[in-house]
Amino acid sequence: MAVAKKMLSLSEGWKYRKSNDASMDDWQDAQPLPTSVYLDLIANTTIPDPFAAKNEELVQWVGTETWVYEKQFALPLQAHAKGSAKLVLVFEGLDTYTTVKLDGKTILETDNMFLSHRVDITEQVHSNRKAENETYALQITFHNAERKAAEEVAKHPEHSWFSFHFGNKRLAVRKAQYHFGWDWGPVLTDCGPWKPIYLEIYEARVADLSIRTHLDPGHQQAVLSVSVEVEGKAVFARIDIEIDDTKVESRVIALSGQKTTATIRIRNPKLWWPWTLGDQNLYTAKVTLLNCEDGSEEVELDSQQKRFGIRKIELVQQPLQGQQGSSFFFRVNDVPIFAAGSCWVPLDSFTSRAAPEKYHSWIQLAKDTNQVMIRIWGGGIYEHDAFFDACDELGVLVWHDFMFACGIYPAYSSFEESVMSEVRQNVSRLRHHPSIAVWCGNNEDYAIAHLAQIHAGKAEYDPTEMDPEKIKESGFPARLFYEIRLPEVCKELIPDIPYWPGSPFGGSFCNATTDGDIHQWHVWHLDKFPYQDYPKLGGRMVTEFGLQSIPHWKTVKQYYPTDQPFSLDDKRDCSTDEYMVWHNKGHGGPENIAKYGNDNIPFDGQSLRGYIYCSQLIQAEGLSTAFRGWRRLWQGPGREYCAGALVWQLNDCWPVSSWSIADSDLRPKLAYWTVKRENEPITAGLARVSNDDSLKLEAWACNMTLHQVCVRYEIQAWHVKTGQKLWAQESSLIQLGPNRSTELSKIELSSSLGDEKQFNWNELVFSIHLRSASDSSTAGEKKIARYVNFHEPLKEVPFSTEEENIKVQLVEEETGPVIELDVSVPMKGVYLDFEDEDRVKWDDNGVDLVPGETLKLGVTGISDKKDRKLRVYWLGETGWQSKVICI
Ligand code: BMA
Repeated sequence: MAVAKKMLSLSEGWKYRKSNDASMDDWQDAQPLPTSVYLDLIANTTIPDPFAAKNEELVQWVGTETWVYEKQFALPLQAHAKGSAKLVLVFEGLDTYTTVKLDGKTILETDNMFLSHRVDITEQVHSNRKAENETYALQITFHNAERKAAEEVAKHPEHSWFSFHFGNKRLAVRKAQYHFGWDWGPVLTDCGPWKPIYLEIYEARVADLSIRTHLDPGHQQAVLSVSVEVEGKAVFARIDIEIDDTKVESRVIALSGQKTTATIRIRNPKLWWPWTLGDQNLYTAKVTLLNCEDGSEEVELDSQQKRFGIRKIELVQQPLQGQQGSSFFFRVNDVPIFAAGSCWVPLDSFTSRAAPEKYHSWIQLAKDTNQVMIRIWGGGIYEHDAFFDACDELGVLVWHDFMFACGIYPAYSSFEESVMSEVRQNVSRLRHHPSIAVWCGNNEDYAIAHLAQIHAGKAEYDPTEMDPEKIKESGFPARLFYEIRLPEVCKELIPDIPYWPGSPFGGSFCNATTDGDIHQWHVWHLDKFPYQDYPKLGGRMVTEFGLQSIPHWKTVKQYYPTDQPFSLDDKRDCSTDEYMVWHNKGHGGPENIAKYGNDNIPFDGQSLRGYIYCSQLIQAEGLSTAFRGWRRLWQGPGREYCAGALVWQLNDCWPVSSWSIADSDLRPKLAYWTVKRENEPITAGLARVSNDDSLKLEAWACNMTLHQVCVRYEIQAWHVKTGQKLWAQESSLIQLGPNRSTELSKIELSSSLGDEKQFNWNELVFSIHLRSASDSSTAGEKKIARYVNFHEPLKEVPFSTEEENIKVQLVEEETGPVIELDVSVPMKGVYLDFEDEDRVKWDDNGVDLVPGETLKLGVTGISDKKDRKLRVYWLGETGWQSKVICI
């Protein structure tokens, strides 16, 4: 009788050693899989924590060795019996160059971390039958990736290797590129079984289950094409579709050939939406292989299930009114969206240390800051399923780069073959996730080709050449992948999901602002333009832009060596402190932090407390300036001049000063709050347009909801030093159109404020408050958006320095504790930190204030103890200021 598939986990009981330590005594216990050599060495205290102090330097030797993992395992009795059952070893992921042996016989050799492997060992087991209690030895040798990579480069002198980050040899290895170091990550060329290993015993199995969904134009019906690929002998398959534990369809189909497709209609489908637009309805498709030949009993041979969503996703490129080029926006279920979000780097330097909860927390953090799209950057990994599960559940869209970053990759045959297997496997693995909005060829390889041409006379190519052989012979052979092979695979496997050749790409030059997406690095890198220029440096969609800052002090303290004095307030030059510098991998990172700091505020790099606050304030200001300016360019149908902005970067893979908006311990930086505020569904903005002796104030609002919103707004002018209200203007009722920005007014301030000689522009602070309103009465009007505008650069603002200008109180409201802030003069960057507590969550922070309103910041997770130490920071005239309040 047929038997059901069995799985034997091979996660436990591994040992490992350096390959040249021949004595058995040197075997060490490995942790249960998935693991890696660095993680095992840390667990066995053979090496110190590579993230602390400058230990990264001390543990480099690990990456220059060859490592061996071994495990003995016994087979269940049934596996020995000759029959029709197959025995297959499954390696979901081996990092990277390996030789795998079973009882001394080589069964697999690998050279691509992104591939999974299935090895049929039936014959070997049957031809060397063992007694029931005898074991098999599974041994994996992890060859040194650095050396292998160098050999690979040497083998291919015909390719013109070129890269901007961390050497050329990484380009030859299909291994997470950030393992070789990046400008936010350490060099830790890890190796090991980074995904599970197990044995499958089966007569038939579901080799693949894919679900294509097609939504009709009126959203009344969805047609599902459910395809089942089977390996082995099975006669029927039962397909069950469910949502919220309710069966939608159950059907038995006869299997024919290798792949069988069933068409299933769902009336009134529940759609999957990004969280900004609706619910995240998720269906489950389960397929069960049945064998009921010859009147024998029905046996369930194998089953597989996948969770999917019904949604339509398009990338719309069409002419724009009054501007050159074309739009570049995503439309989900026929609704255009402004894609606000950020870019994702792997969440740990050790790729296998990836708990699903950690993924969930990061995606939740993105959602908490009103982000709706995360871009998986091409120098990391095809992410773990947990990443996409979180995005599906929380309604966050994913832009997924293929794994190429910042280099001129080769395309010779063996490389091409490896890449294509990797691409097919990973696209197939992930294709049911409704959160995936686009697959993209690479990160910045077109930009690198451009730079290689200018600086090195390399990477010459004809962008119109589409003959594969000629592309391979050109200076930019990987165009073969980005423009031919990857779109082919995507068309075959995921025809309903957009494909885009690169990030950035589009237009006459890959970073053209009129078409496609751009990376805006004229601020911070390249020309080091002021961040105040962001609004005019937008593109159709900005998929990278950002500024660095230092992590929260508690995170710095964790990596600071314990034998060194750690003080937040002692005087020392933080820009040259060896540990702070070690934990900033950016080229000229500390200098750039100081530059942007000094250009804008009385920057303090001489105390850690000041360094952290100042760098975070500048990053927060920069990012808010960009979002405010670019959302303003989302102006409704035919006028989607900018359709999204993704911050470089959301997260970190270790404790480091980087462009992230929260540090590796998920502690928010000040930018977290500005990203959150600027991407609220309804926001208001003000911009000063000045020439020598006149000042104009432009006001606008963004309404990203799908309804028209009726508002009234008030603009006020304040004197920064005295707190005196100088002028105010209240509007009549205004309708804000749905899903767009609306210009509110342009005010000639010279005339509004009277005698312009009376004030210097830098003394003026403007605020705008939007209130929801209705025609009938002003009663019950609710504040729905606010923004405070200061003169820039902020270092020219004569802030008041009196500590008494701010009143801080803890109040218990029905909804929980709230910190109330009242000021008597306008204040900038008011940031609150409970110094002795670690689980505090704020609903807003790092705020700008004007007199006459009480700002309430919700706070959860504070302990019951009395006299909690709350430190309040703000920006003063001559520097940052702070005071501690016991509350
Ligand atoms: C872009 C990214 C990353 C890099 C970042 C900051 O080039 O694609 O490669 O980390 O800028 O420099």
